[in-house]
Amino acid sequence: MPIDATQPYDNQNIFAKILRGEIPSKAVYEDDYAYAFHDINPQAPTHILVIPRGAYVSWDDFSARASDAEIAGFIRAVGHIARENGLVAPGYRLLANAGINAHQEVPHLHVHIFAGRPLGPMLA
Ligand code: DGP
Repeated sequence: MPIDATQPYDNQNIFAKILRGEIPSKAVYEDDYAYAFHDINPQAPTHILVIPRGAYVSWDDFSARASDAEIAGFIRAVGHIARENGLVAPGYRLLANAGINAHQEVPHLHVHIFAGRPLGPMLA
């Protein structure tokens, strides 16, 4: 079910539980600002989810409320993960679904990293 991205943050959402270690995940990277793990239902040979450590529902919530340090740290983490996993030369795609029309399902901001095959033209 897609979520309303204007809802208050729910600290029982599945990615909050993953961040707290209450639900297992396959870690790719972590630092003070970000945690990255493999998607449970991969849509490409490489399908990584990157989430901020802070409690933000969506990209909109994050860009409005997060500190400059959190925003910079999170964006740098995404780039670092792409470089460290050899994704830059073959190429990769970033995607952040926000709200109902984008079919965001988990109400904690996540950026998808897709790679490992030609991904085709971007879907609207
Ligand atoms: P979105 O539609 O952008 O909200 O994508 C949510 C993604 O989260 C979807 O690709 C599947 C993934 N996902 C959902 N639950 C879990 C989980 O418990 N563990 C992991 N690793 N991924 C999950």
